[in-house]
Amino acid sequence: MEEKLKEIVERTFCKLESVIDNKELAALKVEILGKNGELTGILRNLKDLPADKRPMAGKLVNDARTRLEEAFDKKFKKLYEEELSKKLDEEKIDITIEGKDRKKGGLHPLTIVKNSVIDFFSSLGFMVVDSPEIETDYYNFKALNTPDNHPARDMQDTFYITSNILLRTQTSAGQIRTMEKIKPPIKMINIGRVFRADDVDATHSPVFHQIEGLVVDNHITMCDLKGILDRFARFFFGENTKTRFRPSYFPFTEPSVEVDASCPYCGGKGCRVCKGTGWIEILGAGMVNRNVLKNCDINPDEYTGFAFGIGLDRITVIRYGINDMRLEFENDLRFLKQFN
Ligand code: 2U9
Repeated sequence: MEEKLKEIVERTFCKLESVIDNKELAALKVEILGKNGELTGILRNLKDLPADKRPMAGKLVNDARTRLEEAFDKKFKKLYEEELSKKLDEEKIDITIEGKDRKKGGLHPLTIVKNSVIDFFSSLGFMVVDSPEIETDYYNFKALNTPDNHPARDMQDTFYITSNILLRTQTSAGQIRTMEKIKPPIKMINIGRVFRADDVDATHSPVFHQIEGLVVDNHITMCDLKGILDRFARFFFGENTKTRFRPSYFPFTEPSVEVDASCPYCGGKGCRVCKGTGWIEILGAGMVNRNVLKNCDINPDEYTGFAFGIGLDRITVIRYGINDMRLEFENDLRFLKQFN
């Protein structure tokens, strides 16, 4: 029996040398030490030996079992470590490999200008409101003192959805809606898309953008209007910019003005951009018409206000010297890249 044990141990040690993975190792362990394994079989046969030989034989079998178990454990650890280091080698990240060139996006010029206008007016305490692009005739025209026969209501200018519902032609309805909800003091701007039935060319588009502002409080005068809009022109076109206010007409303001800024390209001397005049028109404005305040249940004898409207596309085109408004809508990367 001793010989047999020696042979099993040596054979198993030999086989262990050539085992290459845990599956093979487990199979070999079952073959030798399992319930029906070779060594277990010898242990089971001990009962057939004479009683005085059993203790010695039992010790020999147990010693062999201990040695084999230790050898299996050692092999298991060795295989595990080999497997782990192979896995770590395969998963190694080569930080010297050149990265993928991800293109960085940037803001559209209209968004850059919109954000800077918002920064300016919010720093002066104006709140920013938003209002619907689909409006009723009342909010877009009637409440703004635009009479039924006014040319702005013409089918040629306005996209009507029904006889009463339309795509807003100006953002002003947002100011009416605000004045219905909150009473003075009001200091607000409203920025958004507006729609007019224009043909597309270098200076016209059926969709464009407006920034409108409204201030209503006690004792608001033309002087407040001039002060704020002059500061805006200097903020947007540069500190040395001069402004001039020309009389004009809008149904929703009385008196009304159009505001020119000294040409940011020639400083007022006259150049190609300002067509030799030294001035560029930047916005329209005026004191809120008494009828408009009345329509919103605000007493025009107690409160006065001023309002202004700026074409966002127009001031963007002036600021960046863009010669064709269509570029703003085409999303051509060669154009957009120049702003970032
Ligand atoms: C209320 C009262 C008055 C807004 C105003 C203008 C003058 C104006 C144009 C600028 C370029 C339109 O985009 S544009 O073509 N706007 O000239 N807008 S006063 O007046 C208001 C608005 C709301 C309640």
